[in-house]
Amino acid sequence: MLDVLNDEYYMRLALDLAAKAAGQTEINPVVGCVVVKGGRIVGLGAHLRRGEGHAEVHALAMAGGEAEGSTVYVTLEPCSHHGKTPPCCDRIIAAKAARVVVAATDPNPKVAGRGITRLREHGIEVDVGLLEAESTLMNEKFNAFITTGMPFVTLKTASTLDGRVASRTGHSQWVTGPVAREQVHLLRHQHQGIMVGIGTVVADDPLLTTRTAVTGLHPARIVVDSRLTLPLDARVVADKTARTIVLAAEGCDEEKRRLLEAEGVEVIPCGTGPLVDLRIGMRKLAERDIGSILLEGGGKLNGAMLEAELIHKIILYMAPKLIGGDEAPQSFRFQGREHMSDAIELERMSVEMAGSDIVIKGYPVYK
Ligand code: AOF
Ligand code: ZN
Repeated sequence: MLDVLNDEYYMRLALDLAAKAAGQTEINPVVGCVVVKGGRIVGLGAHLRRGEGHAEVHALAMAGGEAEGSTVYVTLEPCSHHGKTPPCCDRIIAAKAARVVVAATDPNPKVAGRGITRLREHGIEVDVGLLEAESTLMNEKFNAFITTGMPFVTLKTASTLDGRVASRTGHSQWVTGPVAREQVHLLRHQHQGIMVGIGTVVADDPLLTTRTAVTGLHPARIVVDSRLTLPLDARVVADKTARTIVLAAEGCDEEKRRLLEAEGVEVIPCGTGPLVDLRIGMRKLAERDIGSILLEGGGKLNGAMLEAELIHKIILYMAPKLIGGDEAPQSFRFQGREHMSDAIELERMSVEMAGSDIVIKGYPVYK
């Protein structure tokens, strides 16, 4: 039975451990684990890297013999399958834990409740659902990827209060203040890819790296460039700190493709049309183990991704400024809907501040 005060205390610690590893587990979830025996914490752990130990394995190793008769708090259902590592539920059974408290079940079809069933079959008391919403939110990218096989796409954009991402002359540095810009680096770190359109590369020649990235874990730079016009001297080509992937239309210039590939750029043909088929593009990125993408496109790419229903989450930074100008670009460009009732609506909205900028977050609902 849940002893809410105590159980919540330890589960919050497990969630904190998990949260701090966000951005370093690739397509894997972030998971934290705390082992408690007689009111004393005897083991702590988090899943730190894909291919290495799961949270429970680290925490139980620390607990050693103290794990016998203990309560194990874990933010995600212990796995029951052989992946890159053996099943955690077998490890818990072998350690003779008395009770396991789980925040959320694992939506991985290979697990999906089997871990919990297996623990119960071995006489271990299991409570499920404590702080479930926190755990689920923390793993929203993993949950979407593992159940749909498509990358979780977060669109990030920054505009003025009158909805402009640049002035009418195209000037855009900077729309938002330093706190918001710092947050964007953390956001990049928490995704496996950063995606822009060729227009952005040509206009701004961005580096698309993140200051907060861990060596070897820079998000891939993804450029949507149907006609393969990416200049060979663009910084995303010349700079080798991160992988660069170009989504192009099939039948693109073969000679240019060879030149880019010689520079280490991966070119992925996506569909037979004149423009990149974005859905095929997302699927091909998923096949390459890219499970989450931060879309930082211009209005055209953002609009096309939205119309293709490929965006899962929107984060809009809004600066307390008015820039005006009918030609000043906006965050989304797409064929407008005729009726307000046909608008794409967002749910689960939240609003917070980042310095003097407003941060609006929500999830588009596709009817
Ligand atoms: C847990 N604890 O800490 C994690 C779990 O390839 P592997 O062996 O790393 O397995 C990855 C899968 O295991 C992943 O898709 C998810 O279902 C689960 N992750 N499970 O019990 C953990 N990271
Ligand atoms: Zn596991």
